[in-house]
Amino acid sequence: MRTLPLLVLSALAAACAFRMKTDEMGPAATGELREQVKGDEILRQYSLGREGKADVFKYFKKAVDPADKNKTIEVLKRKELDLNGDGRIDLWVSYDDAGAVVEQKMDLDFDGKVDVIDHFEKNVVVRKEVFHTFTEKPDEWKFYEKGKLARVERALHHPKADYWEYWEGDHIDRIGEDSDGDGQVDKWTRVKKDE
Ligand SMILES: [Ca+2]
Ligand SMILES: [Ca+2]
Repeated sequence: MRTLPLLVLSALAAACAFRMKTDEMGPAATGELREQVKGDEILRQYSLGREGKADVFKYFKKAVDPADKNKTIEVLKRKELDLNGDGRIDLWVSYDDAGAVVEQKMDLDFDGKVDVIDHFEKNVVVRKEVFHTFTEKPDEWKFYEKGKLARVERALHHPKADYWEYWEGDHIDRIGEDSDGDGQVDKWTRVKKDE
């Protein structure tokens, strides 16, 4: 997943540009291609502009309007994007009933496998799981407090975390390492602020 940062950046920029266009221009100008209704779920497909190919998929759920029980509203539950137009989804976003982002999964190098999963609370990221290897398990976890990085855990030499970084502000305060893989820190290293 470390191989194609430029491609990823341009793809994400394209996704952001699309969002801006959608918000600014309203539903009539968003390139909506088709709509499918299945029970109380509605799938709307859009195009980022690549020859009219569908690459944005939004899943809505019909729900009772909390403001008026006689009315039905549509709630966006899931959004899926094919950022590089290869027919495979690369970005999955899920939302709660209030419209806040709950989880975002990304395939950054477009190989069909998820590389990062972001978890949110009240639209703010609280945890990231990173998949550096080709196994199905993450090997790095990042924890955030009030949107700021507080702790990084890595499984460097063992199946579970054996390396811990504690962040204070914008620098690492201390590092813990587990040498025998029992999940307990064996060695602490203090990191001076100017290092
Ligand atoms: Ca793709
Ligand atoms: Ca990938």
